[in-house]
Amino acid sequence: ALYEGQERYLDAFWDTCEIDVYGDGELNRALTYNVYQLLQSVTKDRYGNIAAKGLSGEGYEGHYFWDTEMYILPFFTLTNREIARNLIGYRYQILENARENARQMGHKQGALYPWRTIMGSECSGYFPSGTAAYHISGDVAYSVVAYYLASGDLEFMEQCGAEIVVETARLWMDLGCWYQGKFHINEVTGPDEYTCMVNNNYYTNALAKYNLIWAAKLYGRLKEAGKADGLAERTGLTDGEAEAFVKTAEAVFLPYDEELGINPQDDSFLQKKLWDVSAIPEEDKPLLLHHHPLELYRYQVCKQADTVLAHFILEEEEDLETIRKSYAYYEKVTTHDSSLSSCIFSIMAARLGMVEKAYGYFGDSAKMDLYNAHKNTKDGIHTANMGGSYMGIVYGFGGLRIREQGLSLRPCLPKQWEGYHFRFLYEDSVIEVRISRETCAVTLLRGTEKEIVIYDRPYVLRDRIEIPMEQGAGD
Ligand code: IFM
Repeated sequence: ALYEGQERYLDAFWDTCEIDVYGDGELNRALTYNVYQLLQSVTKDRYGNIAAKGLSGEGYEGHYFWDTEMYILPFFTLTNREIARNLIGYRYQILENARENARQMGHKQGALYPWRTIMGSECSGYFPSGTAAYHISGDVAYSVVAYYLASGDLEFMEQCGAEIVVETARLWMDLGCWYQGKFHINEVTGPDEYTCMVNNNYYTNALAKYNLIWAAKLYGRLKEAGKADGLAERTGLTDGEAEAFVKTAEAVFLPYDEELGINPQDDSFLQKKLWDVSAIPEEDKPLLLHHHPLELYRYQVCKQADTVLAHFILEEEEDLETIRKSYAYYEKVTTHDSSLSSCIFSIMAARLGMVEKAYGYFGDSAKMDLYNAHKNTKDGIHTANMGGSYMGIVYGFGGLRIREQGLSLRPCLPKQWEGYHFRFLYEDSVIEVRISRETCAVTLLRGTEKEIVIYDRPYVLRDRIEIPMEQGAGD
């Protein structure tokens, strides 16, 4: 009976998250392994989450990080709603701790999620690349909105999602300050752990802006549906406060450098000396094991995707030229010493039409644990990267986006592969995307018809759409 139950459970799991690459068996095996490990490691209730090393090793002491929201939840949001709700539900369970954490850090309002935790309290030992990484609150809010956009589940927003987004929005209101008509966020650490305690980290600011806008939007949508009373009661949110969120969001300062045409990672990033990443000898890698943090902080050198990640998740914020130039700039100063980096560079390379480059970064990401590519799998698997390798196919090569404007695809195919396919949930539907050298086929497996944009052209998906592939430019 247990065997049969397990079989049923796994059949249902694979049914919605089927993903295969054709023409590279090794890579396909690694991808399947990654997806399976995510299921193995993830909580099956709202009292747990998913540790940075899953259940496979002692690295990071079983702690939960932003890895969940930005790298792992996207997989579950697209394939298994129950688990996605559990992961968000966990953040709701510890919302009170996040409020307390904010008070401890001197904030009069809002919720600051702990950088690393199990029970809800902050477990970071080193605050510059721990508690100061305030972006985690924006990450949690972002994942709630991503779940809402993919599922349309307003009820879940009513129960808990909107409250998280409102409380994190309040944090930014308290944290930021007005200077010369702009809203600045100072003394925080962005995703890149080789650059700490800075003013106006682009990623954090862009996310704070999004968080503020969506706090007001979710409140508006709940009000429209006559479901905002619970939220207003629990949080005391008023129309006036929601308006203030929007006004502040419009004024959030986003660093831009006219001369380079890029978004600097923060206010002081470009003033620093450049670290020649191409000249780092093998025995000096990863830098964090050979250099004092203070030395690293004084250089333009990044451990991982930071502004490039912001451009992926909040693409609408900038024009493509700025995104392209920023990618080229940060690629030269990024070591990818964090396992959370290559997958994002792969996704954005695909977005910018650099398919060969995307393929290279993707291989590093997908094979990391099954082939022990970083030589540290003995300490545990890299769950964030596993989610990242899934995103590499779906968001990277597949070019899937689910935004407020709806569903879109922009598929490309590396020359080394014959094709790939994946399935995902969107609102009430299960959709399959099959890519070959010649065609892009999108099939509605279950559910109701959907509007979909492919290569910037609108279609209605009733049963099946098959169109010729367009290859990315720029390679
Ligand atoms: O959360 C990550 C961080 O971004 C880089 N260092 C490891 C952490 C846990 O995976």
